[in-house]
Amino acid sequence: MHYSFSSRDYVILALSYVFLGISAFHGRAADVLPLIGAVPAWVFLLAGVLLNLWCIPLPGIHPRISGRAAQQALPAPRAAAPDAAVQERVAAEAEPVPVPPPSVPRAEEKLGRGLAKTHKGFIDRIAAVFRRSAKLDASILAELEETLVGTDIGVRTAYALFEAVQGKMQSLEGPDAAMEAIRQEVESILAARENPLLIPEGVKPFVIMVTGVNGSGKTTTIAKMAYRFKNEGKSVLIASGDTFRAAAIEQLEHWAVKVGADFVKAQQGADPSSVAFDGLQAALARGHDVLIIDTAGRLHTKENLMEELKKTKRVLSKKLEGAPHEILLVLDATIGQNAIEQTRQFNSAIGVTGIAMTKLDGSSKGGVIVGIANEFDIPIRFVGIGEDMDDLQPFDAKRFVEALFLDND
Ligand SMILES: Nc1nc2c(ncn2[C@@H]2O[C@H](COP(=O)(O)OP(=O)(O)OP(=O)(O)O)[C@@H](O)[C@H]2O)c(=O)[nH]1
Ligand SMILES: [Mg+2]
Repeated sequence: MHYSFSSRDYVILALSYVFLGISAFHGRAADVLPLIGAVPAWVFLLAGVLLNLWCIPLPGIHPRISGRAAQQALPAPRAAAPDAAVQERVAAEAEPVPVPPPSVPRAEEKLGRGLAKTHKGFIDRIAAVFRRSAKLDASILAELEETLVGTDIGVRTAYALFEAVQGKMQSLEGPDAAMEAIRQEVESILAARENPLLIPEGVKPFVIMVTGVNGSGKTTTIAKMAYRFKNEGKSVLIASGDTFRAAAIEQLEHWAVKVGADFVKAQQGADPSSVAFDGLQAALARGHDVLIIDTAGRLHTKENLMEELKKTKRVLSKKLEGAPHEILLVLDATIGQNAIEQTRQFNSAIGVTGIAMTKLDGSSKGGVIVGIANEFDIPIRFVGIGEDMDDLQPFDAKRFVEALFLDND
């Protein structure tokens, strides 16, 4: 250890030896200086020892701190700014400090986190059945049947999964193998619906009509899709076919501005199909690659929502052959099995060509996606796992199943 001694320390050290000397030769010192005789020898001894200790560093005991430590503890004196050359040399000599990469979660991680609740509400419940016994006997099968029916996948799909396990029962060696059989069945159901929404080269504008009940996530899904298409270098026009509320039009305009998409504004209460028509006309005139049309989830008149959507669809196809090229149904995962019934109604009324399932991150009922995939021959285009712009992921069955079966605990 390095200690710095000031001149005062040297004086004290010398004084300590003087006192120690006096205590050792007290009698003789008293002869020279009678005053010394009035003070007992032990007082000199004590003073000598204490002063000596003051100067001798005893780490951990000594009250004084080491010179180097003192320098570190004190704020550095303000030095004149070194010139650029010196700064450069210091920087070159300094050890490189590795800068950790910014923690941007990968899409897989985000999906895993987004599906954590559904894992608990669906996969974990099945796994718990198999955990109860190492043997796959009749009672475990009965429990599995009951559990599957109790999840959000719907009765029909519950039995499809159950029969898949039951059929392989003889060859399954234990709970892990049974779980793997379920996983394979889920993956094969979902893989059949994997068909991402691709914008074909020759179709311009590619018209997407976005439908779904109110609050399902239509408007935010439109924003996320527009953001995605813009990032792919496409020009996007958004039309506000939800004229039911002024706030809905403003919300959509806000998103359009945010993602850099063009926007066709409507008046509150305007006929949604005429807004869609104006949107298409504008997209054709301005040469946009993609037109996305928002629609209402409810209406202010008694007129049937489905009739309104049919009319919009008709108007679009009259103006441009083949339009709308995509009728995207946005489903809220938090409503569980009701999403199956919604799909049935929208599909029979207007013919749904793609599904986006939103709010998977906030739901334990996301297993319903398996039920929808099993019951309807409709591609699942996107899954929504949060409120950020990149929280709408194209549906990838393999990746989805991996995330779904991932135990986050
Ligand atoms: N956590 C989460 N929230 C979402 C997701 N998608 C949409 N939301 C939220 O759901 C709420 C409703 O979304 P909107 O896009 O306004 O739904 P909408 O279908 O347009 O609703 P209406 O216009 O009333 O018919 C908003 O607060 C969104 O931020 C998602 O994937 N995850
Ligand atoms: Mg909306």
